[in-house]
Amino acid sequence: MGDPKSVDPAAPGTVDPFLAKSIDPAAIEMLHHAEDCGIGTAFTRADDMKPCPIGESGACCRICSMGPCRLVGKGSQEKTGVCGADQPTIASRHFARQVAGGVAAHSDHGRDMALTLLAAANGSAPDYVIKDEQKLMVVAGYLGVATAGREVNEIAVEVAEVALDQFGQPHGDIIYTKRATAKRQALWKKLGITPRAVDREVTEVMHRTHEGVDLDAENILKSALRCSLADGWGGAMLSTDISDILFGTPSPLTSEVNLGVLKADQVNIVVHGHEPSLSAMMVEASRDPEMIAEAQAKGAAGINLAGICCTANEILMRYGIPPAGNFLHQELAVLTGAVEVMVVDVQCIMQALSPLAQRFHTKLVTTSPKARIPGAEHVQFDEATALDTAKALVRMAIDNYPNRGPVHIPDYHEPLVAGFSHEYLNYMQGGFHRASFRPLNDAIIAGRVRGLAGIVGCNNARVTQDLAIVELIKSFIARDVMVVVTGCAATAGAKAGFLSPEILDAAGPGLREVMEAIGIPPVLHLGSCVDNSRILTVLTQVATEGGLGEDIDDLPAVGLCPEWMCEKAVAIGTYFAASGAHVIFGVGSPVRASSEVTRLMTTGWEELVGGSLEFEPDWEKMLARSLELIDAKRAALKLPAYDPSQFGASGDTLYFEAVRDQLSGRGGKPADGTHSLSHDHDHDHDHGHEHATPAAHVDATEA
Ligand code: BF8
Repeated sequence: MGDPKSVDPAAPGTVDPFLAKSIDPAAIEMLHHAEDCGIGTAFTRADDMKPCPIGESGACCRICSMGPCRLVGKGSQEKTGVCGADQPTIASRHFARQVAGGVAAHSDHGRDMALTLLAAANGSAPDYVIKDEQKLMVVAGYLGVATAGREVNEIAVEVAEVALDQFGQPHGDIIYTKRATAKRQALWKKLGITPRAVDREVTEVMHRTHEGVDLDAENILKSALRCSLADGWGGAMLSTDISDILFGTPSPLTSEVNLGVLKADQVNIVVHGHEPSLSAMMVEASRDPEMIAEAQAKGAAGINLAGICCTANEILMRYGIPPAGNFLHQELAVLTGAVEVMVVDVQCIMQALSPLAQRFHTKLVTTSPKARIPGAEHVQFDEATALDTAKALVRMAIDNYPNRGPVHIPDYHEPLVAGFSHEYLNYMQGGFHRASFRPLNDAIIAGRVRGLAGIVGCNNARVTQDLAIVELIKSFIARDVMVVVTGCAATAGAKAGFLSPEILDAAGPGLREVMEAIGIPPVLHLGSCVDNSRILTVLTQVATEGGLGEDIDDLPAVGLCPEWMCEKAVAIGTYFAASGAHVIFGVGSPVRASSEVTRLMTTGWEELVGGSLEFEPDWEKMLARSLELIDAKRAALKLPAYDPSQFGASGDTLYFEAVRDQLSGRGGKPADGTHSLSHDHDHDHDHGHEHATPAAHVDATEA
């Protein structure tokens, strides 16, 4: 799988060109279908539209109208633009603006969540309730909101207002930076990069990178670090917390993933985008018995809701709604001809969906005042009438069901376990009374777990879809590195079977022992891209639990974004680096035109903040570099060198086989235990969105 030179079994002797496009057989099947229909997708448009080599490498300055200035050719490192801006200035300005763009997107999402919480709490959005009061109390504590003797909604109003202040406060620092280790807070203060307010940091980067302001690459990059922290420890972290308050803090549950979750005999609705406020209402509306009866009256067996991109992750983590795929699957979902309505909100929505939907009966519906697409219908979403709007959208899909033409649903759907929050990980390592990260820390110290890897981010049509993500997941767990995933990388891993309960068999001996003892799989789905903040929280707790240094930069941990595509990914990579993590991105470097900026972001940032941001397109080199970084941190902590021969299969194996079989709803396991994409011919299966009970894990710990 994933070998571009593979021979197409359907036509012996010929090479299937689409094998170079994706490792996902569902995608490959749909690319053939698209070709048969004469329709192009991002996969094929990437061949037709080569990236501009000057802009791609950070050598193009478009800041003013004396340019664009292009510093290329012989002696490019010494060239300057018309104003005299040199290569480091140009590359770092461009990079900082990417960070600001990503921070703005994530954090505006976070602001919307705070506004939804405010509306829910003050009664102006009656369809929303506070689902997780315990989390509200914890967040109130972080934000300095008094709770004693107060009504839940009164507390929630103040929490929302303090959260909103974090975006535009004129004075002070972002409160959540206090959740970092004491050492990290002190370092940020010393360097002058503690973020003050989200909007201020974004604005300041835009100002500094305007023509003729900050012309020192090192200083520009410092402002990028500060701006990114306003996302990681500000907008994104608030977004995660407020989503948990409103929709519930995730706990493990099972579901399925890939285009095969669409159902030939049901009304299919796909929600695509990022914010859970509408998609959560769509879950409710699609489960309404009246709506289901209306669908049945039109001849459908029921209503099937599925997701694409991060809104899929939001409703997977909390309701078990199956993701139909990641970023590059959005067009493929429409190409099935089985989607009655695709409802989109903000971010990662391709304009190509609009002309594509018009080739089918699919209605593309925009819902955010911030995001319209020519050719799409617009149904404005308003929190005040949230459920009514969701029902209207479901009804639009039901009414469209009889207009459906031929359907081509690739029959691939893989079981998965998702729903791992920081809170749940804490709980499962000690129960309500002894919640801690001690077992994980001890396992890392002993060497059973070699280290931690966070694999996050997008698909990118310039590289083989999912290949680097899946190969890295597979390689890490085989080498006893525990993996956490978010965003489209999580969906990639899930499609390849790495979030299925059976995958314990693919883990190395030490990791397997620990995962069996704690009762968690070796690959943990932590949620959407804003939920990368959960990884910051986990790393901070691991750092403060004891035995592994004092801060994130002491930990044997790496962050990877193998298929990064958008500015949000750049912001995430930067805030992890600013928080002390070594981060490696795939695809290619947006600053490679400047050797000085490349140096500043690697060895320069390592000296400054303990973390770094590297770019390496080859996944095998990403793996080798990650293991080198992890082992170097182990050595610096004076931990025993990683030695897999020390650990063997634990005595729990038979018991856990039974647990896994129960979770997967299957009687057996695949022969090799690795990414066996299921390919049966039963479209009428139930997705089985059951919560994996904490009790199973508690029992497991005691077994
Ligand atoms: O916010 S991983 S392609 S969907 S940007 Fe977009 Fe990238 Fe997917 Fe989630 Ni994150």
